[in-house]
Amino acid sequence: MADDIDDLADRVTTGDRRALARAITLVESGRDDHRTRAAALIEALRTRDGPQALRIGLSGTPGVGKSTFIESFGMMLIARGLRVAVLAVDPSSARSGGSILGDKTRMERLSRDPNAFIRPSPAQSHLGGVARRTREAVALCEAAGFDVVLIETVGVGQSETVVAEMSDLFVLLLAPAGGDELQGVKRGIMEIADIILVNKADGDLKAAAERTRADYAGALRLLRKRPQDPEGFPKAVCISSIEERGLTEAWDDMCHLTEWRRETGHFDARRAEQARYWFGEEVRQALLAQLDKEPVRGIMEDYGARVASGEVTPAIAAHEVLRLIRGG
Ligand SMILES: Nc1nc2c(ncn2[C@@H]2O[C@H](COP(=O)(O)OP(=O)(O)OP(=O)(O)O)[C@@H](O)[C@H]2O)c(=O)[nH]1
Ligand SMILES: [Mg+2]
Repeated sequence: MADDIDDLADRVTTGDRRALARAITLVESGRDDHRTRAAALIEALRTRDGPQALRIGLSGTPGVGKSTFIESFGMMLIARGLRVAVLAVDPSSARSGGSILGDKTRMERLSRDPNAFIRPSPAQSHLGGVARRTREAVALCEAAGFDVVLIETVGVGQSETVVAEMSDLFVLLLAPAGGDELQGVKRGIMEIADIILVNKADGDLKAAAERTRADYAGALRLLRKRPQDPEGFPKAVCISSIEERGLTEAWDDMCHLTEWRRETGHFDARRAEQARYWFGEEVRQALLAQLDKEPVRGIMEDYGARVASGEVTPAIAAHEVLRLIRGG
């Protein structure tokens, strides 16, 4: 088994895409023996101390142009000699089998380019499960020598926070708004955004895009100054994914921000903090998983019935169950 994992690790580090796909399938598996092998693989790759990718989280509500942006932005990066991996966190993909896969039509050039690797969201019912596996997939893409890893999520709730926890930079994609109201973007999302890109700044939408950009630039200025930002960040800029405008400027902004954070230690500090977060998540997930497994599930059932019949109070029952779990 160890040889087999070493061999897979070797092939991943040479950038073998089939090996990378196999490795990601392994980390996505819920089987206990696969989990053990996946952990060994991640550890083997970690200790090889490979190259560091720039991990970019990207979020935006359905239809703002995420796929179109990834296609244009990804091709622009490839034209600059970079290799680009695209992953997704989509907790709703349990049934559909991954939304970005069905979207390859909007990423036609990128999905055929040998310097790109596109992987749909793992099919899992819990955001926690999707997140953990995607985070490991990010590490695999990094080990495979990708320069940029884009992690896409649909902006509809908690998934942005989770993506931000695995990204060096968090980019929020918006569409031009009709009125002058902010597009219901929650304060929490504004607070984690490093760069806001107002997409579709072309044709008839150009003026609306500029107004939206100005609104958000204003809103960003009202937020508390963050220590991890140089002068001028977080910022809001206009782009057009279809006309491929503003993309190189957006990339220059990302590079400038990253460089500054590297020089000031914020880049490494953030990754260290993220490692700590994922460690905590890993423990929490494992504890929660115990509840669904025997013997704990049976114990929960028993106590549940006794609580329901009024024989014992919820608090005392919980206390006893926890004591039983700790005992073995
Ligand atoms: N005018 C204009 N339209 C755009 C631009 N980018 C995307 N669109 C259009 O917006 C629509 C949605 O684009 P997608 O890239 O599929 O959006 P998405 O965010 O990936 O959508 P979901 O996958 O459903 O979440 C499509 O009709 C695109 O052609 C742009 O820069 N300008
Ligand atoms: Mg899409």
